[in-house]
Amino acid sequence: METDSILTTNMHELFMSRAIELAKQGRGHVSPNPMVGCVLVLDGDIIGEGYHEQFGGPHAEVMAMRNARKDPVDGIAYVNLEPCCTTGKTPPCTAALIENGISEVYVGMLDPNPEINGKGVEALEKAGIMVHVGILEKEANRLNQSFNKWITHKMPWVIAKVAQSANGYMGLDSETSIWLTGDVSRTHAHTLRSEVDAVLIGRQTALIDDPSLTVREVSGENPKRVIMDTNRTLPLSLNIFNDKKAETYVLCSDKRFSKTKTHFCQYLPVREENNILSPIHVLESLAKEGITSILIEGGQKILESFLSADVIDQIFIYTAPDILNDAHLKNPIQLSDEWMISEEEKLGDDTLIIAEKGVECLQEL
Ligand code: AOF
Ligand code: ZN
Repeated sequence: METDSILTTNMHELFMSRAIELAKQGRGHVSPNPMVGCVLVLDGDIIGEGYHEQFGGPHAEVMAMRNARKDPVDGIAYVNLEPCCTTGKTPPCTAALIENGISEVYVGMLDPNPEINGKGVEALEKAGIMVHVGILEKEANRLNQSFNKWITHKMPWVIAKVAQSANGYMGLDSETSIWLTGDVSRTHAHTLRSEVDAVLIGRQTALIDDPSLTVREVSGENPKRVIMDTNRTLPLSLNIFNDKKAETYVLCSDKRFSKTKTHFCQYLPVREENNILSPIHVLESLAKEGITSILIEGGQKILESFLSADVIDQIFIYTAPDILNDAHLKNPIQLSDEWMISEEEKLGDDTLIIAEKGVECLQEL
């Protein structure tokens, strides 16, 4: 009997993990919507699979039913997020599941969207469908951590990334561009870029490195680019203004500028406080633009201001094996007690440490 229930649990987790894998195929195309996948099972066999492919397009449940090779009546649906019960850009999935005669629904996590939260389950149960919530809940939460934060706090999930020498320096000084880490780290950092909605840098990094901030080492979508340039003094000859590789925002002072759009970037005014752009207001403004996750790639001043505003959720520190002599640009990130190291891995000769805060806010959901 006990073995039986272990087998059944594993089977439900297996189908749910397939739904999560399907959901991931929407990465880069669905934000600010969540990534959602759905598996339809009849008599123990998968008869249909689908995922939310495009923002504004059909939801995962509808896609799975469209793709089903058999009538799903009396079937079981596995979906990593609670089915929606509202009409947004698309009709409610609860209605589609009910109309198609689905008898049971396994849900990864409740939809943190306050308009849906719990009401989707209620609608299904009211129609006589048996609903089980919390299958692979941790994984489901992790998958949509950016959406979860954005929809509940109206702020993006914030990742700070830094590359440092073995003795903790980001470079020699703020005027010199220097590459510290190896190829494996670079590829890893490009994957990280492909997983966020936007990458943010400061004026000095834009000037000194003239980066493109695109995804080149791996396949994936280019994130939006956000450049902090309080007084709008950056030269328009920079790569980001010319390559047309990604949408670009320039954040500038609301004391002097208004919101405008050109063919090469959008100017977004944000609150200037003590001669810097307020990190909280920067993030609130970007959240309003539908940015659910952002990777802060530096430099030192930007990292310092976001750190002291206490708005960073996750930190990626890439450490090279070599000592940098006569360096002045210290990495401002210190992993104090409030940070939990969630991962430590070797990337070629470099080491990556991932640290996290705000785990409690995920568990609350
Ligand atoms: C689901 N299945 O595949 C997704 C859901 O404007 P709409 O119609 O696309 O609805 C967007 C909201 O629906 C989004 O904020 C989130 O709460 C939910 N996403 N729900 O049942 C899906 N992507
Ligand atoms: Zn839906």
